[in-house]
Amino acid sequence: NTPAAEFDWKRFFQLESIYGWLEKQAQDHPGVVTVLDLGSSTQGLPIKGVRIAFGLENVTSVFVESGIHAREWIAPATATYFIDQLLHATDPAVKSLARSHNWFIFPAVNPDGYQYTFNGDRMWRKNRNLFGICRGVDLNRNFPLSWNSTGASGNPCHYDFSGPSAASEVETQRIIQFLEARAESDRVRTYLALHSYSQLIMFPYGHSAERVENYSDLKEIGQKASDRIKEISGRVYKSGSIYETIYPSSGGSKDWAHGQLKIPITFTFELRGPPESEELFILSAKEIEPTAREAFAAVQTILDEAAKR
Ligand code: ING
Ligand code: ZN
Repeated sequence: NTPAAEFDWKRFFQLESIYGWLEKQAQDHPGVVTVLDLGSSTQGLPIKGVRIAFGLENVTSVFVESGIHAREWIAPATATYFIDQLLHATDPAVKSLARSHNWFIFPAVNPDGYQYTFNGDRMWRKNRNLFGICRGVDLNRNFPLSWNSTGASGNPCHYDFSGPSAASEVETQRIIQFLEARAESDRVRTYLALHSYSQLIMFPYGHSAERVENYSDLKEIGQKASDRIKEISGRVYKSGSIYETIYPSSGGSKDWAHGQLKIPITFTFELRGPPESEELFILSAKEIEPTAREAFAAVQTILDEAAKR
């Protein structure tokens, strides 16, 4: 457990250190940052995040879901970078972006899995729920929209097991309950999910080729966000729907957030991965800062572009 004062973006931190740092932000920014807990995970860990609100009226909210897949360590690191920027950036554009929305940022929505990648299996992806001889539901296959229709497995031993039923997992239920309770009252209009790797900026749907009603807006916004990343770092992020860009898959959180909850602006980022010669998902800690920086610039672009529409 690292003291919050030593937290940075030069290495990867375990759950407790991330949570300690979130608490410190609340202490340092009273009235602006509140620590929230979506509730307990399968194994009883809290699912902590923050609400950042500078107190302006009539603002809409942005929900950031990160770390739904345990081994994608760059996602929680990037989510904490977002929080740090929103609270500490001196750039006027970032300050104004921070104040013009309320933010709900949950860096590690699969805390059991995340911890297990430190003390068990570095390549673990799912939660840690037990099903006979195998463990784990892929939480990004467990959401209740066209659940288990494509790109998901019914076998608990597979990496993309969709669970015994839609929203069977408490982590899924916590996210759903929170958003069902707050999406309207807090005017959540944007849902962002952080994953790795592949350098993609994707929007719904994943379960079918059917185009969402604001497909052309999302396509343009995604393209502008990729263009922005290219300017910042030279990295190329492809943009498109999940179905057409990566692979058909059902039960993803964004399909539900968009299709069921009607949150209009929904994007999944696949962040940087390691060079092809190295082990998948194991990104050098040197890549945290540049990855998080380009992703945050993309978020700025998404929100600026969405505001114009
Ligand atoms: N990729 C995502 C996965 O869950 C994805 C791709 C995103 C599918 C959103 C469906 C919805 O498989 C990784 N790398 O996890
Ligand atoms: Zn993932």
